[in-house]
Amino acid sequence: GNGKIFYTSFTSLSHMSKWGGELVEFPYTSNETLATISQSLESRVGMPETRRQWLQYKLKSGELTRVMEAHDGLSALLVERTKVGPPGKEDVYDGLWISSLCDSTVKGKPDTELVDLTARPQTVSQILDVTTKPIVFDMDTGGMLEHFVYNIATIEKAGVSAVIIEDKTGLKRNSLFGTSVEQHQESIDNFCEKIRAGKSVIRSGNFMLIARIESLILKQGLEDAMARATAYVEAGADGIMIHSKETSPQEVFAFCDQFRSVDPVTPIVAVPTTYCSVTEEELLAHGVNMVVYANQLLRASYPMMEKTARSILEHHRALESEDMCMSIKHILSLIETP
Ligand code: SPV
Ligand code: MG
Repeated sequence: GNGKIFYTSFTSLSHMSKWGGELVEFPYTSNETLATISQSLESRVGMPETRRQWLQYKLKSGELTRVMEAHDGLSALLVERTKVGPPGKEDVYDGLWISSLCDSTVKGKPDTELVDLTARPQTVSQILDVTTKPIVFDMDTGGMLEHFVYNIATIEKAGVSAVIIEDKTGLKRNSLFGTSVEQHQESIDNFCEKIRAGKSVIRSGNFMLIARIESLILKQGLEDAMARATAYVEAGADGIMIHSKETSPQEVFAFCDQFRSVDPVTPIVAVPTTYCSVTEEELLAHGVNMVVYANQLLRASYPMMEKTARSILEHHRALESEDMCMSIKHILSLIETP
């Protein structure tokens, strides 16, 4: 405040009194107040509630919410920090996707809910610890209804911003297997019951439960997807994820157009893994609110590891692999000391 500045301008109070001066403490100025507010906001960046509010705000903004997969602390740091474009107008990721596929694969396990909801909060905690952005958690089927109500409370307390549960039942297989393996869709009634049970135990008003529809994956058609979407929203879902493993985005566009004609507001989430030629602008034009890049960082890192492992075996030394590796200087500089 001004009082402080005044005081520190003088070497001592006795000098001041020689000149007949006295110490005057001015009331704190509005700048001081603003600084305090800004400090307190900064200290809350990255707190679960701030992430949740930010996700809600972004989803209502009319812009596309861009969510990128992260499977550990370092990949999450990369998502958090990557910026492209001129200063002040950079494109950034708005949130992090904790994929069941990546969370399982990175542990060397199949994506069948084997890496379960007692193990996965450890990944959440690693990622939460080093980031500030909203976290969207792939909760698979959520498990049996009787377990789901416990699991969702655990995940909410772990600091996640939104969860997505998929309408499958029995042994869950990854959606990208499609109909090449045996997998079953849950009945509409049972899944609605799960949504209602989940919503009833959520404590934070901003924590979102998004319902994921597997009708297109399981070749059940657009009509089934639409019936499910309206039922799931009616049951309380805060958003709808529509998944597809076609290489063209047409069936996703058809669903979005039809859903938007009956529901202009409920957020739609799309996962363009197989139909990766689609642009963000096209998704937005069909009413999609959130795009999830579900596995690209994990898939990007392994080809180089494979090459490096082969190169060292072939050459009986590491020299030839050096160009494929990040420099030690760079890797050390990635982690900031607090
Ligand atoms: C995941 O990333 O684990 C997903 C999306 O659920 S998919 O792998 O396409 O099923
Ligand atoms: Mg998954």
